[in-house]
Amino acid sequence: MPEKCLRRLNKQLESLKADGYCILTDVLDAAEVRATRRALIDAAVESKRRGVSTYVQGLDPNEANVRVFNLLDLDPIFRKLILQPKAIALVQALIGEHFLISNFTANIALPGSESMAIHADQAIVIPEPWLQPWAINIIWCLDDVYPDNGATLYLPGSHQVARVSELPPDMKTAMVAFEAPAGSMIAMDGRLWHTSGANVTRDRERALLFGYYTADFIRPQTNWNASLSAHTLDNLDARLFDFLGLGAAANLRQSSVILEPADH
Ligand SMILES: O=C(O)CCC(=O)C(=O)O
Repeated sequence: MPEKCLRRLNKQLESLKADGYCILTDVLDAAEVRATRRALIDAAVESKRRGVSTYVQGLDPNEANVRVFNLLDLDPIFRKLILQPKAIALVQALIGEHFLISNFTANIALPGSESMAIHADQAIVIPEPWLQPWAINIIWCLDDVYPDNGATLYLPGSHQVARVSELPPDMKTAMVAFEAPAGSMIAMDGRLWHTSGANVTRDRERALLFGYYTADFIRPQTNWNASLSAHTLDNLDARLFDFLGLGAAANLRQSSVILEPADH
């Protein structure tokens, strides 16, 4: 990565560690945003055709949130995006060199969508206390996001909360919106408590992608062997294969701790 890029990334990393998030603008150019958004709309149609509902009762208050799961199986554009170098650099800098891709999904908040339950993504995959960052979400903004179209809301400083009992009682009122233009990447510490905002516009959509990465000793949310089609599995990039935990070493930190067979 060029020196200037690295310096900028180091600054973002400082914010990520201090504030629990950082926002990088202009990571995708306008043509990339358009192509990714088009692929997402097609992916939603294909996902439904495969029998996967885009509405999950209990996750969102109503059907105006369009959820698209298993993005990695639905278009090569998503297999490239999950490996985006700045994203991987921030993931490894925050949670460590050895990570696995846990999930990659989308949430399109259509007008009328409302907030889901407030949660922290690390708290979903590992019990408290949450003493260090072992999970990170890389959020790709495919539309401009702002409070009225349902920008993700976060609780400032909550990445330092180790237990549910430490959460403030007035969480809902203390939440702040992540505002960012289309093409931005928001890196969010898995310990930061957040929720989707309500889209109160008449006709503006808010499409976000969520690339979720966790330390390699945490069970991924997705069983990639079961989710990816044979065609996708057969054609996976070698790095992606490892980052999905599909290699022979699975989550054994690649080959570094695999012992040589003893001499007989
Ligand atoms: O859509 C959003 O703004 C947040 C979604 C989210 O946090 C989730 O799906 O876990």
